[in-house]
Amino acid sequence: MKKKTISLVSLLFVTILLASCSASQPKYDDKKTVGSQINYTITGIDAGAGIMSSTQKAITSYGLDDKNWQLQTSSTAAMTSTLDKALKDERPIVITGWQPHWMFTKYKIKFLKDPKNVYGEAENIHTIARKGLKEDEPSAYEVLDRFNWTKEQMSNVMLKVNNGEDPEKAANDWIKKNQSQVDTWTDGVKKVKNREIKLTYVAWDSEIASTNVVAQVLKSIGYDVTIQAMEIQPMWSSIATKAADAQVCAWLPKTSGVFYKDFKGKYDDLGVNLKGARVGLAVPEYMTNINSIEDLKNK
Ligand code: PBE
Repeated sequence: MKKKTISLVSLLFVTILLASCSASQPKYDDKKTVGSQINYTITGIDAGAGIMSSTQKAITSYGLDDKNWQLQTSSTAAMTSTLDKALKDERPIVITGWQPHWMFTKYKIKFLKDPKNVYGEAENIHTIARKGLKEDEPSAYEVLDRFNWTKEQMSNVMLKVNNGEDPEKAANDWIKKNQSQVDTWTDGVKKVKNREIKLTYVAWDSEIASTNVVAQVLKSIGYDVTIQAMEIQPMWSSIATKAADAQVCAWLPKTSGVFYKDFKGKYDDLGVNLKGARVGLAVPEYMTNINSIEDLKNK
């Protein structure tokens, strides 16, 4: 009995000790190498994301593997929560970042320069439809083909969803406020009845926003729309096998480039729906001496 109490007390003590250690993790110190302060770890997202394979390439291209830099797989939610905590304590962190995303609106973070152009300068997001959609569902095809918006507009919907709003409601609110723009996507398009459309997407914040907006617009011309979240590879294959009709999530030329190539000939590329997206590594602004991916090796 007594023994048990002692071990419980010591367990409690160790727990408190550990908790206080993690609470007092040191702030970013520009006199020490950045790698040594964060265990040579880049905080990433889900394994399938293009940004993850690009980051593996960056680790090799910039020679970061010489220093045993590694990329940690997690999820967008886990990454942004780790970022949030690091920023509160001004601790160092390197993340996989992309824009449009609310992380760049909510937090003071910056992209690292990429002189070797591993991530590419700017990306455009394309709409991809299954073969035959144009003949089978000309109205849906036409709306999908016309759909395009800006980074700011996408960020706007994303931010609302991040603040807890239901994605469908956030999409509808955005449509109401931007009705004249949305009208240009549907003007003159024949309404339909009892027709189904299936959109697939990966549940990244940016794609949740765009897919919900497009789904609501297709509903407004009479379609019965389902949206289904999946991993990136199945999403592309759902279009190639015609199990789904379209997706609006193709970041090109680099981020989704592998899938674009692998499935070539098995889809229609309806062109750009958003211009000037960006992908890369990002750090908090207070890491003032870290401005390029090269600095991760040298500073
Ligand atoms: N992302 C968001 C995706 C595309 C959209 C940058 C996380 C990726 O494949 O990396």
